[in-house]
Amino acid sequence: MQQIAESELIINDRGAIYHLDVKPEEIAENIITVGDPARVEEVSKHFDKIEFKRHHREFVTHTGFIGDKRISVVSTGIGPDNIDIVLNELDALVNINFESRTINAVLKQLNVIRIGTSGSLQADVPVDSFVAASHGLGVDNLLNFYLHENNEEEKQIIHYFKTQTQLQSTFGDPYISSASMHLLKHFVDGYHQGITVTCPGFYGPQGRVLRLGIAYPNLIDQLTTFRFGDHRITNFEMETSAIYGLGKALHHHCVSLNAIIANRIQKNFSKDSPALIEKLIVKSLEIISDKL
Ligand code: R1P
Repeated sequence: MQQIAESELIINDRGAIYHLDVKPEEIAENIITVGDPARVEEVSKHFDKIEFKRHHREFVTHTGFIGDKRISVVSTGIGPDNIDIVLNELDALVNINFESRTINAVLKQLNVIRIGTSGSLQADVPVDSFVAASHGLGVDNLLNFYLHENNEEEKQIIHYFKTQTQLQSTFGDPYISSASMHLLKHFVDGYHQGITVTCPGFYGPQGRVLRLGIAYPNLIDQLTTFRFGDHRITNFEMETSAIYGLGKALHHHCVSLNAIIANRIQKNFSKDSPALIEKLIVKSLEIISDKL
């Protein structure tokens, strides 16, 4: 069996993976990802028991229990490049033997649930609502570095997206992956559903103008008006496409839950985003602890 070299799978002195600084036995198979490291505690304060805490760079990990359900919450920091690190390291923790540096014969499937903030691209998806992403559509380029496959519907959506928005020549090839139905089916009541677009930045890549002019001033309009059958783009943020794309390629179950704190069409911002995020955490933890 092929050994993975020390330079490729980096394990530190305590036997933990390089960036997350977590050992295989310290991670659960139900994983909540959050962008903000401070949000990890906002999630784990609802655990009945916390068995493990670690903080390395922007990656904070708490593992604990709600009842007998073991859950880890991990901060990713902002952006798809961090998701590349977090998803690959989470997968390595459960599917690679750190002693032999070989891939396990029996692979585990993680449940990965993102709880994050997002901007709405539809007037009828208002601030203070929630979106469960049916798809992650990336204009961030990460998945173009991996071999990956699409089903027919995904191929069609991305084909029409490129045709309608003409974004392929400007951003590298946009890509798409669906949510895991195994998870998405539980996040229906009280959640809008739609395509979440993932951008490689917060300002220009999301059409915001402060001092710099932007190269694609029609971006928001192109995303808002995109349609494929019943599918439309509801919101954008900076992680979902990378989580869905890598998660699907690695055969994990992923869903992205978005607290809408800004509406870019109505041009307003939540009056109490911490309360909204707390509501999404509580609502999502109920489902995670009851149904998964
Ligand atoms: C930008 O402010 C950050 O907020 C959103 C974006 O995806 C990006 O990470 O998510 P989080 O609230 O989870 O960080």
